[in-house]
Amino acid sequence: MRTEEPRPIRLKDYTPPAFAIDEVNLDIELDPKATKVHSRLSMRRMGDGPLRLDGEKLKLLEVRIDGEKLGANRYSVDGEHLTIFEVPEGDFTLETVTSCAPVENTALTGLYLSSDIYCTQCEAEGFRRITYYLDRPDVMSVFRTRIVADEKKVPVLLSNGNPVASGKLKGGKHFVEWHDPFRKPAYLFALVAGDLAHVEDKFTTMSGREVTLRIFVEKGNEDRCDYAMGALKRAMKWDEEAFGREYDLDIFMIVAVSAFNMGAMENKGLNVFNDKYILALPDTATDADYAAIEAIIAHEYFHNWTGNRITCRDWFQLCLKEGLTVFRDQEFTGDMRSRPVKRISDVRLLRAHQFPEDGGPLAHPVRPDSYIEINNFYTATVYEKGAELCRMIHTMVGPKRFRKGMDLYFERHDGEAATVENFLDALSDGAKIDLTQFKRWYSQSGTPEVLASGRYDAARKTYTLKMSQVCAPTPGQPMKEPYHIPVAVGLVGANGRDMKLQLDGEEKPGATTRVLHLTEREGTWRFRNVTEKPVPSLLRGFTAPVKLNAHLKERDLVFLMRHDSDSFNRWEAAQRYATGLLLSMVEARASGGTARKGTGFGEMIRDLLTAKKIDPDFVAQIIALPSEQTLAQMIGRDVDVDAIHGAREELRASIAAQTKDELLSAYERMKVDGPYRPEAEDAGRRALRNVCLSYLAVAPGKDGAALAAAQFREADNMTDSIAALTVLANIEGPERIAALDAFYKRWQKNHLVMDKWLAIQATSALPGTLDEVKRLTQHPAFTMKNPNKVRALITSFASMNQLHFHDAKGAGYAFVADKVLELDKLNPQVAARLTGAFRSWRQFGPKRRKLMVKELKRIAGTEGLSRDVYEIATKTLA
Ligand code: B3K
Ligand code: ZN
Repeated sequence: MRTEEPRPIRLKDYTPPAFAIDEVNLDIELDPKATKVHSRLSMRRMGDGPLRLDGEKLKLLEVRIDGEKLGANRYSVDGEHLTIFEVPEGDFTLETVTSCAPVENTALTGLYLSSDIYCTQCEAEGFRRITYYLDRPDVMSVFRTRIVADEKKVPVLLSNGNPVASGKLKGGKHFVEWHDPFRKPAYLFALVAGDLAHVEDKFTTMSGREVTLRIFVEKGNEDRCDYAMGALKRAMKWDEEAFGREYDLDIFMIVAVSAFNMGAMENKGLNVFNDKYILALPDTATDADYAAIEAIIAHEYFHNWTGNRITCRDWFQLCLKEGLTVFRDQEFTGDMRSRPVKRISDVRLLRAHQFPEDGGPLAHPVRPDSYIEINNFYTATVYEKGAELCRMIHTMVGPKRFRKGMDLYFERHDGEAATVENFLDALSDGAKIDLTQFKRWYSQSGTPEVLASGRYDAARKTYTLKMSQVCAPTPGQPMKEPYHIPVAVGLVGANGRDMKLQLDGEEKPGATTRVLHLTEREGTWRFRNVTEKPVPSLLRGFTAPVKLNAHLKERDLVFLMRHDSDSFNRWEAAQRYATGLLLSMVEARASGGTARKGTGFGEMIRDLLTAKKIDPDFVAQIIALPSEQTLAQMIGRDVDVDAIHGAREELRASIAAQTKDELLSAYERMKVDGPYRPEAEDAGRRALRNVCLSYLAVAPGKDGAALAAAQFREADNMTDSIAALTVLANIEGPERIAALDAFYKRWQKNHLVMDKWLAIQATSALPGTLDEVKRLTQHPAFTMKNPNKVRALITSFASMNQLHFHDAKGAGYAFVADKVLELDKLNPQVAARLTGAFRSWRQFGPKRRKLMVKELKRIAGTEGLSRDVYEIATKTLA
């Protein structure tokens, strides 16, 4: 239990800062135990109120105003603030000298030391662990940073902006001074220092300026940066072409570090990355790793305009930079790779993470209205649903008008700390659209449900579509106003072709896909000149983040999965068909009844695999079965994890039996010859081949283990090797042990590959997995101090291994709760994320619910708990 209940921060209490900081001068002398920070702030009063600076875990050595040292009676300090009682009326300079201990910083926020590299993470509120400051995003300033360190031990000294001076100092020390001419909030400050190597390239911007690009890595990793560098250049070019945004400094730097709380950070001119998203060679990185590297490099780079040049007024506006930047990176990937496959995987992600969040105890609006710990709000709702909101505007106005709206947003707010209102006003004025009702998406939480039904009138040749919307209550929001929901619609004729659509009141038929606007609780649309009964294809491309219930019959789903011209809806129809079948199998297991039989999915697989022309990546998506977690979500209550696992395995085996010849032939045909290339085309073939392998592994009469073992032995790239190892890790027997051992022996020195080895074992469905995971927490490849290791072993177990985390006796829950508490002492942010594994406790039967609640209460009641874990545990229980 916390002795003091933390107080929530509320959006409605926002007040502008009482002081502006025009310039920041930092002098930082690095030392593991006592880094000294001398800060000089040029300050100006802007409004009423005392000068109260944020500061945590700092030792205050000196305070001066306009050069005069202040006695202890002129200020007060506590664990969170430095308050100066009186300051001059006009401009003044505030100087502080403080010290902090990077080596003791295991929370990895502020300045920390890891693998002998000094590194900072300031978003959201880490700068206050480096020096006393007005640590809020609407205080923007020009930074000059001078870093001093031992020249031999710490030869590379980096910060934001351009380097302006460097030199040697007494006692074997040296310094580098950096100047960032762009005003920025403190959360974008960065410092990295250590014995780093780098690779370099150049980029010429659209106006002809040459920018130096550097990627810094630990020595020995220089040859693993080529893909990242290429991705950076593609992202820079794309932002110029798609959004007219050019890079603005002379140098752009990326640093890869191994201990990092999240994926990466967009600090101005000096992005810091989790090395998982930089380092790649074919034999160590999978296709998924390459794709993630490209997307995250682009995401962080795109923040330079959406986040840095225009930042957020306060943390409630986080979606302003995150949702928009995710939308931008999704579009980039859509252009670089397969657009339909990207859309499918984004929707998969949204449904897997955001829908459960929106339907559970931690539901919050895309723009939350209160928080206890802001780091808990870097969520799927803010990021992924936030991106969907931008996408809906894009869908409604089309690309050209959207671009006009964005141009106006950049023109109006460059250099400012903006709000969601500013964004919507610019979009509304620039793209000429009324977004008044649409704005509810930002303040109402929950996933709206759309009900659709259609009626064909053969005599009148009309098709009438009715749609209605409801949104269930969410915490603090019992009632919802109707949303503005754009629904793209098509009507498919018996020949599988789209009909031209003509709505009532229109003179002639037009496009084959139309965006209908559902703005009331109900709406009706009548299509004319419909010559035969159509099959409706609704919510094409997933034009809104809603749950659609269209009451489609099984034969309509089969029809759409074969014929829909909209790839997303083809995939959707296949998923719905398989889900329906699986749910009836789960039900049959529970009731002892008989399940519905359906061979449609297998037939579709057979047809797709034998078709003359196929897009392998798309086929890989459409033939994969919905995950166990998705099925649990669909069931929603009294979930039986064993029945779900059993049903899914049964269907997998029966599909494999039905189509084994086609699977095997595709498995052979999809083999990629020649050297590995990470490009989407080859990756798609590997993806399909490996889905075939996962089916073949359970096909009767095939020795799945032998096939996987052969692939494991022969693989010349990590994608094929991991796919085979995943199959083997789920089949008891000698091949399993041999493969896991061989993999370990080969890769034990590569920490990123070892993360894969840990995750594969943590997600195995075999009995005894929990004991194995416990054993692995003692393995030299694991440490609680590194977030990637925690995520690989413990988070994978808790959130990806539904079967074993929800062990009927509660052993999985107890283990994860122990780890949350252990981790909370080291790294509250990562511990809070892990606590999220308990959020779906209401989905389960009474026994499991009781066990999960017991662990949540044990967590919430622990003495000295962090604000981060406290907020998640108490809100989950509420
Ligand atoms: N802006 C950072 C995330 C910061 C998380 C702080 N807890 C990375 C990103 O979204 O690009
Ligand atoms: Zn971001």
